[in-house]
Parts: sequence; C-alpha cells; structure tokens
Amino acid sequence: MRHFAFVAMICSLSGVAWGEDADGSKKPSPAAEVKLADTYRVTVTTPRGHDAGTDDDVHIHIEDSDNNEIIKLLDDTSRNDFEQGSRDTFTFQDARIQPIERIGFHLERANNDTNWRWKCGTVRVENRTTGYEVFCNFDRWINQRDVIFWYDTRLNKFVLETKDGKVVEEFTIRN
Ligand SMILES: [Ca+2]
Ligand SMILES: [Ca+2]
Repeated sequence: MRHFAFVAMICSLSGVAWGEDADGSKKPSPAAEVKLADTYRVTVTTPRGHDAGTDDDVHIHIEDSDNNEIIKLLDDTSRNDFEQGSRDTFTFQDARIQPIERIGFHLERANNDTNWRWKCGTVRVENRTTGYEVFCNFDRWINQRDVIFWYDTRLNKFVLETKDGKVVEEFTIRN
C-alpha cells in the first residue's frame, strides 16, 4: 500500500511565464531567469536496498497547474548524494511555483556509471519564503533514460513523459 500526503499551508498562485514552441516543448521565459526570489528546501530519501542508490545526476521538476516549471540539478558537491538509506537536503533559490501540482525526476548519466537507475523514497518540497510545503511518498524506481517520472498530486497518479511532454506511461495509485 502506498500513501501519499501533501500539505498546502499557503496557496497563492504566482509563477514564472513559460513560452511554448510549436512542437509543444517548454522553454523558460526571460522573466524566469531573473526572478529567483524564493528559497526552497528539498529533502529526498533513498530507501535501503540493492542498487537503490545512484551516482547519476538527479534532476527535480516542480510544476504548477499552468505548466510553470522549475528544473533543478540536486547535487551537494561536498557529499555523495542519493546513496541507499540516505536523506539528502538541498537548498536553492528559484521562481515561485505554487500551488505545486506535479513533482518529477529524471536522471542524467554522470561519469561512466552504467547503473542508470535510482529508487526515490520520499520527497518533501518546502518553500521557505512562503511556508508552502508538499510531501509525497514517491517510492518508485527512476530507471528509464530520457523520461521524466512525474507524480501528479491532483490526480494521484504517476505519469512518465518524454522531455517534450509525450506520455509514455501512466498509472493511478490505489491507496
Ligand atoms: Ca551517489
Ligand atoms: Ca554530490
């Protein structure tokens, strides 16, 4: 049984504007590059288990219902992140994405790592500027190349998409 919980303590809709190309792909507007006003803290756990950890580059995607999105490489250069049984915390500044509708991850290969997978446990996204917070028990292997593994908090389902937004697979969570 999987449990998902998300907490919206303050909801005021504000975000960056994204342009959309003819092929539907998203790109940041110039405003997104200058508005880095909010401080985020992201806490991610990696469960214990064989090969659950990774040395690949883990990117998080945070999106609201208007497709405003921030994408961030999660890497503390002073430590080996995303090892099995670990809890990693990252703090960064970026544009306001609120309320959050989807949280996603994708991997990019680092060095010559051939594993190409990571098991995401839980993820908590806190906006330290506004107090808004989202938590979910992701509990899923991130194990396909060039695919973003999205969790949709509104529809309570996972959606696997290519980077230009084509749906590869989706499945609803049964609580
Ligand atoms: Ca690692
Ligand atoms: Ca690191």
